[in-house]
Order: sequence, then C-alpha cells, then structure tokens
Amino acid sequence: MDHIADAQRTDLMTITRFVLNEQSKHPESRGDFTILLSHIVLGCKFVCSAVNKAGLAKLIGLAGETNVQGEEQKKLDVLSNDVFIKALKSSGRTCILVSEEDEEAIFVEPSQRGKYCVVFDPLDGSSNIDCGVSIGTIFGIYMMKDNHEPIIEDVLQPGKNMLAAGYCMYGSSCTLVISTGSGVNGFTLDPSLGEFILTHPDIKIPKKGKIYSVNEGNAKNWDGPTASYVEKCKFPKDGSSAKSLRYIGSMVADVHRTLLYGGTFLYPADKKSPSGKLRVLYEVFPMSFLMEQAGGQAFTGKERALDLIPTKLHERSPIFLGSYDDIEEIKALYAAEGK
Ligand code: FDP
Repeated sequence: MDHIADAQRTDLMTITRFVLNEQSKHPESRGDFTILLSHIVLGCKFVCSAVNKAGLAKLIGLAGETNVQGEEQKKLDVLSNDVFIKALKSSGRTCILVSEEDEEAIFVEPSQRGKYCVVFDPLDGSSNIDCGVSIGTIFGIYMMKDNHEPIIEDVLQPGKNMLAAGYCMYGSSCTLVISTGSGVNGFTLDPSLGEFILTHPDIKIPKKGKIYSVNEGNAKNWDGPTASYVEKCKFPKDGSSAKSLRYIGSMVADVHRTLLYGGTFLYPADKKSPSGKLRVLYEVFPMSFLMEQAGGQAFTGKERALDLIPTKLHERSPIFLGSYDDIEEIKALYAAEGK
C-alpha cells in the first residue's frame, strides 16, 4: 500500500456518502434505511471506543462489580447491548429488536416506532474480551411484513428475507462489513476523522480456499461428514496440499478472515450439541447473507442456511460457510451420508 498517497487522498468515500449514493438509486426511498444505518454506525463507534478503552477504564469485569470509585461497573457486553438498544430505538425506524443479551424480544413503543426489525449480537465472542482478541457486533435487518401491530413472527422469518446484514469487528482496526443485498462492502474506521471509509469495495470470497476453521476440540463428538471433511483438509487424497487450520474462536474475526482469504468456517452439530452452538437469527443468518452476497455459500448440514425458518428467537443451528467450491464438498459429503 502506498501510505504517502493514501495520506494525501482527499476524496474519501465515507459510509454515509456510500449509503446516500445507494439511496439515490431508489428515487422512491424516503431515507429511513439510511437513518437506521447511521444509528447502527453510531453504536459501532461507541462500542469500538469502549472496547479500545476497556483495559484502561476497567470496564472489564463481571456485571454488578463495583470499581474503585464505588460505581457499579458494566460488563462490556451489557454496555454494548444498552448502547445498541438506545441507538436503535432513538432512530425512530425500528419496531422489534432481538438481542443475544435479552431473553425476550423488545417491542419499541409506538411513539418511536418504525418499520424495521433488527436482530443483533452486540458483542459476539465475549469469551475473548479479557485477552484482547478481536470481537464484534453482528446484525441483520428485516422489514415488517405488513402495516400491522408488530408481532414476533415479523422476526421469525427465513434469513433470505433479510434486507441487510453486517458486522463490525473491533480488532487491530475497526472494520464494518455490510451488505444491503447487492454485494458486500467493507469500511474501516479512521479514528482521526471518526468516519468509516470504504476500504474493501465489492468483496468477493475466493472460489476455493486454503484454510479451514473449526474448534477441533469437539472432534470426538462430530458426525461422519464433518469428520470426513476435516480429514480431507488435513490429508487430501487428490494430490492437493493440506489446508491450514486457523481458529480464533470469535465468529466475527473467523468469518472476516474467511471472507477475505477464502476457505471454510464450521460450527457443526455434535453429540453434545445436536443443534450446534451458533444462534440462527443474529449469528448464522447475517453471516450466511454476507457469504452468499460475496459469492460463497452457507449450509446447515441439511439445507441452504438462509432457507431455515426459525421457530424461536434464540434458536441454534449447525453452520458451514465459506468459499463456494469448499462448501460444495461439504454438501456432497452430507448428501452421500443421506443415501
Ligand atoms: P463466545 O462463546 O466467546 O461468545 O457464539 C459465541 C462464540 O463466541 C462465537 O463468537 C465463536 O465463534 C464461538 O462462540 C466459539 O465457540 P467455542 O469456544 O465453542 O469454539
């Protein structure tokens, strides 16, 4: 990268400018989605700043603990949840919010209500907070089916009905990756400007990758196709090179790498967790949406992930996502087992 040229760039595509450009392609649009997105972006900036300061500000710790000033400390994931709920409600564009942190869905009061439903995990990968490993926010956006009183079915829709999905990764830099259904774009927060700048336009995942990503500690409980796939990654019989294993254990970071470098990310079912671990609405769906939009695939072991119809808010599903050809291999192994 030419850093000098980069520092002298004056024509920056900020996320706001990008979304307004997109909006102008739809003359009927009233800007509601743009407003919603700007509130999500604000939430991401706030959480990014809190994550960066976590060690200093002693934000890390159990919710309910008190700090030296005797003030009650909020755990980062509790704080992030509060931030997103307030940002989403105050956008005036949402009607139902589903958060990983809350058992029940939040129905926005009529005075602040809009037509969008947002499902989100405010701080995914939270077991990595205390050691400073990348974590992130994941979100998906649905539109209310009709003009009626919001009901839970408005969010229990298959992932293919999402209007948009994305994640923000709080890592060595803060990166927001989003799709509104026509490709995937990545923006990096420029801390000096406080703006997300388009740095990864039109992300396409390589058709085939050299990396697989899975928690191998669960291998003894895997089903046949998962075990065969991982065996093939390590000991390919077609003369190709073995794949590299990379597993951070933080979905946003593992999926981000998969999107940019190609390969697979798996969280399969196993004997102990027959539905896998990851949550359908705010982990599996948004990441599957992004994968498909980038030219990859997402599969549950039974079907296209985005075809799943969730029956409850915090439902889980096995997930295999990544490069198109690699997921084809996994699908073939499951199809062979079913015969
Ligand atoms: P975490 O438990 O740290 O919150 O669903 C949450 C998640 O992290 C994902 O971000 C991550 O991919 C996965 O769980 C890791 O699970 P394992 O520790 O079982 O590998």
